[in-house]
Amino acid sequence: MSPSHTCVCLLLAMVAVKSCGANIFRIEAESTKDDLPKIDRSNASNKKDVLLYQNEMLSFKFCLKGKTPVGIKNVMYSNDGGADKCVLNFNTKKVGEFESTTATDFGKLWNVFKSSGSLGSAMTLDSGRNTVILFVKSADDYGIEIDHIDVDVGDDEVTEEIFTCNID
Ligand SMILES: [Ca+2]
Ligand SMILES: [Ca+2]
Repeated sequence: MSPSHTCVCLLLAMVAVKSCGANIFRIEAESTKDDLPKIDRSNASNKKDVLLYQNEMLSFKFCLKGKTPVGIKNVMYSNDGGADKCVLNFNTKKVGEFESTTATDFGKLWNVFKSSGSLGSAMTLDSGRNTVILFVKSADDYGIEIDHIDVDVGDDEVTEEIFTCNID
């Protein structure tokens, strides 16, 4: 009478993955308010980056809740031509620097993004407003393109709203 049913139960497990202590915020270079050329690049995050020449800089403000160790986790960039040297600062203090490599594929390398990796060591910054600055110390005539900067904040309670200074 009662047919036997085969019950297939699909369990969809939602696993919340929380990496240990790392609280990384991505700053898209193209979010700059500075009057710098924003370039469309299909392989860039947000499909855009910013072209910088020697002695030009990008600066972004961010906020913290209290004294916090903050580091530069990565700078994503592209280069087609001669090498360029960039210095990263938190406020007035240098955190570290990186250099792009000399390479060319007749312009195609502008769409090939490379990681600087972590720069220097974390710096303890004060609560409230801080600034991260990328300065192009030296460059060839064609410059360097910056896609984004990943900032590692040693405070799990800093949210996107706090980091972007949208909370008083
Ligand atoms: Ca260059
Ligand atoms: Ca970008």
